[in-house]
Amino acid sequence: MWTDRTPSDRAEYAESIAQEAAEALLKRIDAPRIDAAFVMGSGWKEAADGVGEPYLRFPVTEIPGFLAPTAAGHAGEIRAIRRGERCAVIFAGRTHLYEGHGPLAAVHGVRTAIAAGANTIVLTNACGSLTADLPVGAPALISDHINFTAQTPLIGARFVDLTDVYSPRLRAALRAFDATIGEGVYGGWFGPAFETPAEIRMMKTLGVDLVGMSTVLEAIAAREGGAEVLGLSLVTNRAAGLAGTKLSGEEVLEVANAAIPRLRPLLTEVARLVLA
Ligand code: 8IG
Repeated sequence: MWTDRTPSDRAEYAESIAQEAAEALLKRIDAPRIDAAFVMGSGWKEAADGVGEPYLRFPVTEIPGFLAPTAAGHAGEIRAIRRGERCAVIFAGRTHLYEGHGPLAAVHGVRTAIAAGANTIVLTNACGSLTADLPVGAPALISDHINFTAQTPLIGARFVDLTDVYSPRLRAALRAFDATIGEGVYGGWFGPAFETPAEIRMMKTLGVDLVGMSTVLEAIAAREGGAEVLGLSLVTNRAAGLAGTKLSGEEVLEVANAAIPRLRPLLTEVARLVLA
């Protein structure tokens, strides 16, 4: 669906299917527009009720262009939230680059949300940490990123400025809400294999604090679309070679579950800020 086209046809396809998806989404949630979208990665989905009680939930596959997710802990569900006059959608689950459908499929949710009117995109993820300052179980603000995927959702001469990808305004507001919240540079890795210890040493040298397999392409697409971006990570493991133990999926889910009470009020504050 996403990769069998020439580059300019792909770009045109992405734009038209996001438009189509936005129309279908607004019709499905019975709203004239949305104000924000939340993309919930591993760990955050369970805390998503902090954003608000959904008045509607349905499978992402009901909307054009969305793929049924494959990663564990990703439900592939869209939830609609109202807060006063404002409306938001939550994507519980995302399409990752490592699923093989290409960068455009990975950002389809973001483009759909923006086509539906969203001017804020909240991107959440679970990640590994390269620094003791950001310990396992801690939420962190993404301050900036390095895109290690060698991919981009942009096709053609779209010279998007990425100076302040992750909104300084929203980061400052969240630091004011919770002075203990950490902040770091996120390295976006293609995956699906975790890094080698040598790759983690390389990243450390380059200034990476957090590492994961999502977020960077979505952030780029959101900035291209003119939306304000907030990036939130949950540290679920120390990066390869730093802990002396191997990385396990189970450990990730355990840490994520334990963190729910910490993530929920954070999301409530984000909702208050972006749906005011
Ligand atoms: I959870 O240590 C989670 N996702 N690339 N490295 C990468 N992705 C991750 C990691 C990690 N932990």
